[in-house]
Formats: sequence, C-alpha cells, structure tokens
Amino acid sequence: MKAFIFDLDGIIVDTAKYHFKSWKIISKNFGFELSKNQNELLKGVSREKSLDRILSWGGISIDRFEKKKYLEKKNELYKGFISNLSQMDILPGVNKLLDFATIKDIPIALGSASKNAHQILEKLRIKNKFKVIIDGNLTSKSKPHPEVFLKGAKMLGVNPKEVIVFEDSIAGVKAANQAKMVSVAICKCGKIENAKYNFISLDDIPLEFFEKMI
Ligand code: B16
Ligand code: MG
Repeated sequence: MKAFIFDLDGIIVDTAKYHFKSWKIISKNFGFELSKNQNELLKGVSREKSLDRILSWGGISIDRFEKKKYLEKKNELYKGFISNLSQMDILPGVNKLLDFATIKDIPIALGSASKNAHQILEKLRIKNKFKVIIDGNLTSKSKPHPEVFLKGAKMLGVNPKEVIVFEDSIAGVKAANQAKMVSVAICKCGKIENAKYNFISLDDIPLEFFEKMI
C-alpha cells in the first residue's frame, strides 16, 4: 500500500455525535424528530446536502436565504459542542496507525466532508501528521462522490488502487469504492455494506493486516 486516507468525523474523533445533536435541534425547529437511522444517512455528507435531506424527510420547503440561516445555526451549535475537543478525544487506534504509517513511510491524507477539519485537527494536535488535507472547502461534490479521495491521492502522488481509506459512513465507503481504493469500514454496527474490510474499531486492526499489503 502506498498511502492511507483517513476520514475525520467518526474515524479520528467521535464528532459524529455532535453533528447528530446539532441536526436534531435544527430538525426540532422544523417540527420533527431526527432518527438514528436517518442520521446514518447524513454521515460523510456535506452540511448543505444534509440540510436538503432533512428538509425532504420533513416535507419542508424553504428558500435559499432561510437555508443559509439554518446552515449557519447548525454550524454554530456544532462549533459550540466541539469547543473543548482535545488530544484526549482522539479515538482508540488512531495514534497507533499514524505512528505505523510514519515508521513505514506511508504518506497520510485526510479526506473529510467537513469544513471544520483544520480546526479539529489543530485541537487534537495531530495536524502535522497529515501530508495532505482535503476537506469540505476543497471539494464541490459530497461523498458518495469519490472527489475527496481522488483529490487526496492526486495530491499525494499515488495511484488510487494503492490507497487504503478508513471510513465510518455508508456514503464514505461508497466514495472509496468508486475511487477504486481499498475501503476499510469502522463501525460499531459490525458491518458497512460493500466495504472491502470491516472492523469495530481502528484499534482492532492488527498491524499485520497492513504488512500483507505493503
Ligand atoms: P461540517 P467526515 C462529515 O465529515 C460528517 O460526517 C458529516 O456528518 C458532516 O455533515 C460533514 O462532515 C460536513 O461537516 O458541517 O463540519 O462542514 O465524516 O467526512 O469527516
Ligand atoms: Mg465520517
């Protein structure tokens, strides 16, 4: 394997729960309760696309000015929830993999839909580990479109087929597969459909798993 691309929310840090909390509040404003199952379909999806999905689930139609207002409100709520993030919030197994990649000279990229990615990596104090950071500000097509990962591979100068992508979302696994990369899904649910490999936690991946591929 020539490179690793990490998703952010749900892989490096459990910010997925804060996106859910924020969208739940916004959905309540529209008069409905956002379910856990619906939230799964928002993971890895851009802020704008997420709002569009919520509006369609609620059967609500608003103009673009209102949309902008709710997008800002959602981000304000979210930023409030993540204000105290620190190194302590890095998920189990992340540092082990980052260290392994450094020792083995495997370049690392971030492939996230989030426009808050830089701030989050700074709070976690691991931004310097990433050779390339592709976030929601550098992409125009939301996962499941492979743009975010293909851009990452291009900037790292590696062939997509030689990239392992770590993802926690249905949309992200689809994006990695469409990019012809090796998708490794991390989900407490046990399995994300069509992922090449599935693990419950990054910490469960034995390093020999990678030794076989590099
Ligand atoms: P923001 P990932 C995604 O991050 C989240 O999974 C998704 O729930 C969120 O809507 C999206 O980022 C945009 O985030 O509002 O911070 O720009 O999983 O691709 O790292
Ligand atoms: Mg994610």
